[in-house]
Amino acid sequence: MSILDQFSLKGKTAFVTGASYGIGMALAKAFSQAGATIVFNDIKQELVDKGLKSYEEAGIKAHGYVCDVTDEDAVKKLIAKIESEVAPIDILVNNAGIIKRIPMCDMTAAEFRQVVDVDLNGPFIVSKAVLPGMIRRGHGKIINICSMMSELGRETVSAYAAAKGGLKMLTRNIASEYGQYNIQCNGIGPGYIETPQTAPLRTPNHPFNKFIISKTPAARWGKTDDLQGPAVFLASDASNFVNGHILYVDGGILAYIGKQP
Ligand code: NAP
Ligand code: GCO
Repeated sequence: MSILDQFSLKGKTAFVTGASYGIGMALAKAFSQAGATIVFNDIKQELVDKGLKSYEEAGIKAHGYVCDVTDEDAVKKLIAKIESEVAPIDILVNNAGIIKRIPMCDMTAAEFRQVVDVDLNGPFIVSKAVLPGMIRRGHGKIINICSMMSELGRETVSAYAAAKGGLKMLTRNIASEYGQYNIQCNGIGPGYIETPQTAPLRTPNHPFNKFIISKTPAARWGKTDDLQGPAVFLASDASNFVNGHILYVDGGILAYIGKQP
């Protein structure tokens, strides 16, 4: 196989959760360019419809479904539906996620549980539903979308950091338990990326804006395009001996003490 063929996703089916916009959609579009068939879900029909329209405008015939990744029965039914209506899932990206920025002592247990439910239990539930088919077929790729907060804390994001730290270890555990079936499970840890999720931090003159730029050697916020190449790498044969790795795509934040004020 030529080196470029190793990065091809021709003939593969990729399921990206929460991919009606944002990072998930960017990864799905990259997978499509590499040859994959795209399947995605979201919790609202209007978002699925919006996503389908965006994919169509990009020349992609995607398959969209309404499903909440925290609902185990609904996820099991969805995976069976995808594998009968579209194709067996070769690549799973656990992208769906939420964040609540609340000081921990002001956060209710219900709010904490909600973030952990989507950001950690969701990837567990979806991976558990997809793994049996990957084991039967003797191959599979699972990519969990982790975070800087898989490694670092900051004020107001206790639930999110706990969930994303857990997701890092779930990634390593899936890699450990299922690597023997030629299944590779890795994570991508995006830095601070321009998406709706970080929009509140990027309002004009928001102090966090300057802060992130001072903490990033690349001296800029990331764009969803920055994540596309790393995701295709982890979804392709080029990474068949990479397992349990969290690939940080952060412009260098984790390596840098930060610019002197
Ligand atoms: P986003 O713009 O908020 O998109 C998240 C997507 O997940 C939305 O489509 C959302 O749908 C969907 N979703 C939420 N809860 C769901 C559920 N229970 N079931 C199914 N879908 C659900 O986020 P993003 O910035 O693209 O981030 C995507 C992933 O990257 C998340 O896991 C996030 O934690 C992670 N991440 C983001 C950054 C960043 O800087 N943006 C950095 C590191 C990691 P609704 O709109 O209906 O809620
Ligand atoms: C925050 C941000 C971050 C990013 C991302 C960084 O409030 O600190 O939302 O959590 O979303 O996870 O990698």
